[in-house]
Amino acid sequence: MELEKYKIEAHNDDALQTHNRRLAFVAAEVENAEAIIQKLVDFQVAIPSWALGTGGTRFGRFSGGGEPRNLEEKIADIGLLHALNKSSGAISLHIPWDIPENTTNIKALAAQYGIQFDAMNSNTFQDQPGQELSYKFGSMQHVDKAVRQQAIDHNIEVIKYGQALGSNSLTVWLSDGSCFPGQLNFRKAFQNTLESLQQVYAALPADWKMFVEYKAFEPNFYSTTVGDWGQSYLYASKLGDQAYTLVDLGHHLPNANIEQIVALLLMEGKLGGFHFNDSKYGDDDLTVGSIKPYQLFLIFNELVEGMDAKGMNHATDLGWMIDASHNVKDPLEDLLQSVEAIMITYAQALLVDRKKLAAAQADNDVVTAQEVLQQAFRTDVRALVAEARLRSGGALQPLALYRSADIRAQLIKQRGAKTVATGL
Ligand code: AOS
Ligand code: ZN
Ligand code: ZN
Ligand code: ZN
Repeated sequence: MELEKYKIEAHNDDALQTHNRRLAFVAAEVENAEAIIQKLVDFQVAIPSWALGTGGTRFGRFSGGGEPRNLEEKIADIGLLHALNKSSGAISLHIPWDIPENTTNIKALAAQYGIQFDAMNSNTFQDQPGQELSYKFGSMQHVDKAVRQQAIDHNIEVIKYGQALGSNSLTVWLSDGSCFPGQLNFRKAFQNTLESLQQVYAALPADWKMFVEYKAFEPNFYSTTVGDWGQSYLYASKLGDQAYTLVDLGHHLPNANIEQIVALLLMEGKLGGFHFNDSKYGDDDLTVGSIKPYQLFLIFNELVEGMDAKGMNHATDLGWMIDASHNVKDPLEDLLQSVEAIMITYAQALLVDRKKLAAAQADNDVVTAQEVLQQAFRTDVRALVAEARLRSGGALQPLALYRSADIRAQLIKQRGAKTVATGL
């Protein structure tokens, strides 16, 4: 379904007076309001195709209805999000969950919604129907060369789909590892994985990037062969200039200092992309900013500082994506909340008084340093984010409009109450 333009305009007319009052207040409070709004206009966050269904756990799925039944409907869902917030202009596909039957048609459809193709994701963590060899004991690390070759071939096939669609990056997340001590020879598993990744890397087009995602545990519970940023960094360094580390916020052991990891990877020119989510205990999958918003702010603070130091373009030089999927919310509402949290936090990081912070650091003035950060974090920037949306033709309050326009009810009417989107 499409969200008609007049509905957005009517919604904005109703909300405009309140918005203008809030905007005037924050614009008077902060120095660089105009510059921040422009940066927010430019910033886009990719939506993963597998977040559009109610998913999240391997124990059970409880579909809310109206879920996209195919790739076309997934693109339509992201088109809706993008019409509402103008910051979700990209989709990240997962092969084989999203095999495009006709890449030309899919590309044209996405273009109609103003949506680009972000990183392509391969899948060697599930066995697919008709697949010759099993990934039960790993894919790229496998002791059997034939299994490794199958995983390599699959990744190269994913690159080909991506090329046809106009993507320019491949994310490799491997669930490879072991569940019990003694199961694996760590060195051999690393070497096999490296050699497999090298084969894929060799097939990478010259203008593509390869992201090596790491994860501390799950589905393997004793060791993971790309288990932390050190291991990912080793692979990425050995592979070459087109390979980067991808940080998924939910893939660390509890209390890891993710902002420091991000700062150092950026410094080394090896930070490639992000999977945003939030978590309380283990893996990802909760709405961005729902549990640890201050941690997210500290991460964005390092991103802005580090990217500026290198003269990088915030909007284009890293891959920004949401990777979350759980059981209880309407996925589209959840994604609107996640994108909003990302935009708010990005705006707050842009507020940080860098000169004052550097002076405080040089003086060992710990109190002032903390004050500078928290001054930014405690500023209500929501009107700046809303203004960026307004200027781009989006809705002042996307979530409110999504509800008042009864979008889920219409999707259920159109697609049925029992649809289940492919994904986890
Ligand atoms: C898995 O935990 C990772 O976050 C990957 O990014 C994965 O490809 C994605 O979540 C879909 O399962
Ligand atoms: Zn991820
Ligand atoms: Zn994950
Ligand atoms: Zn996950």
